[in-house]
Order: sequence, then structure tokens, then C-alpha cells
Amino acid sequence: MKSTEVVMIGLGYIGLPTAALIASGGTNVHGVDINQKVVDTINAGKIHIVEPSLDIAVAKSVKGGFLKAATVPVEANTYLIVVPTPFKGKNEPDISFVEAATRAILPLLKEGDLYIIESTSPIGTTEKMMNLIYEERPELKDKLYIAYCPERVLPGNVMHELVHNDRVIGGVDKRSTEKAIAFYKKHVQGELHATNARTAEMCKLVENSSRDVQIAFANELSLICDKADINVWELIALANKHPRVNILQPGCGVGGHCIAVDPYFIVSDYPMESKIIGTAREVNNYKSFWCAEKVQTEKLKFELAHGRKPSIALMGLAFKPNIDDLRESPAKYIAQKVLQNDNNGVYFIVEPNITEHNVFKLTDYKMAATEADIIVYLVAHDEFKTLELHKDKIILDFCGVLKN
Ligand code: SAJ
Repeated sequence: MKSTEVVMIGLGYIGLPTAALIASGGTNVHGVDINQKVVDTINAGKIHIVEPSLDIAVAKSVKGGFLKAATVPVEANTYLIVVPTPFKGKNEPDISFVEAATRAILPLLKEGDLYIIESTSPIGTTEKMMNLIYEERPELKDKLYIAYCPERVLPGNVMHELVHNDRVIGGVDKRSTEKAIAFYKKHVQGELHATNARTAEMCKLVENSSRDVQIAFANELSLICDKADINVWELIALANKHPRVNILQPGCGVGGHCIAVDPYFIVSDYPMESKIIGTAREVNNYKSFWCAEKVQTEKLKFELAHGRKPSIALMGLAFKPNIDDLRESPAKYIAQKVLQNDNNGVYFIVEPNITEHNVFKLTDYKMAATEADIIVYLVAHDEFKTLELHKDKIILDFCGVLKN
């Protein structure tokens, strides 16, 4: 049997697709996850997350014997760290999973091995891990290749983007950068851009912060336009006719596990300097709060006008259109807030991409749209765009479902 070439620590939204991609090319990959259920699912050739084409890649790699999962690592030549980096305390990044993963492979490392972090990480993490490795294994000092290479794939299109997106690769020294580039070259068709580890770490944070800032601009416009009685969707479409203007779309806030999170990794370390980045986070968070308040106000207006409480449909819970992912979802936050403030009201909660939820009782989207007096669009799912609504319905469109 061929020995393991790659160990992938973390088999989540990025780790599993990456492991499957590498294994489909005929490389022996040993995936590691702390969750035994995840390990069993993968070893059965199945997947635990929703991502188009991932099931086929995993089934093929497991069947061919190129992908195996376990709760502990084995010896390999390349180690990839793809574990979560959540928050602790007041929006401070927590790199303890990266550290634990690194400690887990420490005894297995040998001269010439390649160690790569892909997890979104605060600046300096790769150097920190290098120091940790060389403190514990001083005999390996400068004999390993250590690099950082962030993923930049869009959930829903991961299998395509993993292959075709450009990658930024930064080693702790030049030879590490070159070694890491040679590794990714085998699996990635996009261009591979060489830099140092700190720049690569910052690059990931900046990509998502840039998007957050741009969305904050759109959300700020939506608040101004609401007061100024201007249709923000029309305004943005018109402004974007300028050859050098490209405003993004407002929504009910920014969600997901990346854009709503990564900017804090910069703000937390450089609070005095990151004014725009920090304010953008506030604006996008405030937008969700504002939407929840708007629902309350509309409800009270209805009561005054009709002498009875309205029934309200909250349309969408996912963090963005046409996915089933509810992580850090502003729509979910708004639904929770609206319901908390009004426990006797009649609400229909809709999310066509999932069948059940442990907190919300879900209603079919067509039924909700027929029954409710007030329709609140929280997520611009495709299903909602073709709904025919009775002309008496009151509509709050926070995400541009009706913009065309
Ligand atoms: N959103 C808006 N208006 C827009 C675009 C998005 O309100 O015009 C909202 C979405 O509804 C959602 C949030 O922003 O709540 C984030 O969605 P997204 O589609 O912009 O991004 P994600 O979180 O799915 O993926 C991002 C991507 N980063 C960038 O586009 C810079 C992806 O390439 C990264 O790999 C991913 O974060 C990650 O893992 O970091």
C-alpha cells in the first residue's frame, strides 16, 4: 500500500472539499476530524455538509482508497491545517484550534515536511506556529517548509473555485513559499502568487473586509434612501451605469462565517488604525437591528389602521440566497428578535432550503405568502421572486426580491 502523502486536519466546509480534490488526483490523503460521526460518514463515502459535486468527489476518492478519515493524524509529507478560528471574548480571534492541530502533528514531523495553514488567521499566526514547532522540535529548525495559503472559495461553488481561483501563498522564507507553490500546482489551475506569510494572512482578511466595507456602503445608502423616499435598488442600478462605479447590494445585514467575522481579526489587533473596517461592521450589524425595528413599526401601523394584529411572514433564514447555511445569518437574527418582542403575534417563518429547524416552526413559502398580511423578505431566494402576491399585501423588501 502507498504511504500517506497528505494529512488534512479539519474536514469541514473547506477541509473536506480540499481533501477530496487532492485525493481525486490520485494522492493519498488522510483526513482528520475530532468528530467521530464526521469521520464515519466520510469513510462510508458520504458527506456531512451541503456543497454541490462534493458528494461525487468524496465517494470516488474513498472508493478508490485515496481518502481516509480518522480522529488522529498519521505520518505524511505534507500537513494542511484547515480548522476553524472562531472568536473569544470581545471579538478576539481564537487560534487555539490551529495550535491544537499543530501540536497533534508535532511528534510526526520529520525533515523536509511541508506544513501549511489555510485557516483564516490573525497576522503573525504562521510565524507563531513556526516558533512553537521549533521550540518543541529544535532538531528540525529550518529543516521544515512552513507556509500560509488562505482559501477563497464561495460556498455553493467550492469544487469549481478550489481548482480555478488564484491563490496567494506566503512562506516563512523563500524556500517554503516555493515548496508550497509546487504542492498547490498539482491541484490548482488558477495562478499561484508568491508572497510572505504575514502578507498572505493579511490578504485573506483584507479580501473579506473589503467586501464587508462595500456592502456597508450599500446598506448605509439603503437607510438614507428609506428616509429620503428613494428606491435604493433603482438608485444603485443607475449609479452603476457609471463606468467606474460598482456598488454592491444592500440586504438585511451581512452573515456567513467569513465576511461578518474576518474584519474583527484586523480590528482586534489594530483598533486605532482600522476605523473604516470597524465602522463597516457596525453599519452592517445595525442594518439587521434596523430591519427588525421596521417590522415592529409596520406591525403597529397595521394595528392602528385595521384594529387587529396582522399576521407576518418572515421569508428566508439562510445567510444568503439559495443556500441552506444559517451560520451567522442576519435573517435568523431578525426572526429571533421580532419573535422575542412579540410572543402573541402570528408569524410564518419560511426557509425553503431546509425542512426543519430546532427553534422555528417552518411554513411552506407559498402558504405563508397567501396567509400573511405583511410579507417581509429577508433573503432573496429564487423561489420568492416568482411568487404572485395579492395586491393588498404589505411588503417589506429588505433584500431586493422585487427590485426588477
Ligand atoms: N451580501 C450583501 N450584499 C452583497 C453581497 C453579499 O448583503 O452585495 C451579503 C450576503 O447576503 C451574505 C454576506 O454578504 O449575508 C456574505 O455573502 P457573500 O456571498 O458575499 O460571501 P460568503 O461569505 O459566502 O463568502 C466569502 C467570499 N469572499 C469574498 O467574496 C471576498 C469567499 O470568496 C470567501 O472564500 C469566503 O467569504 C470565506 O470563506 O472567507
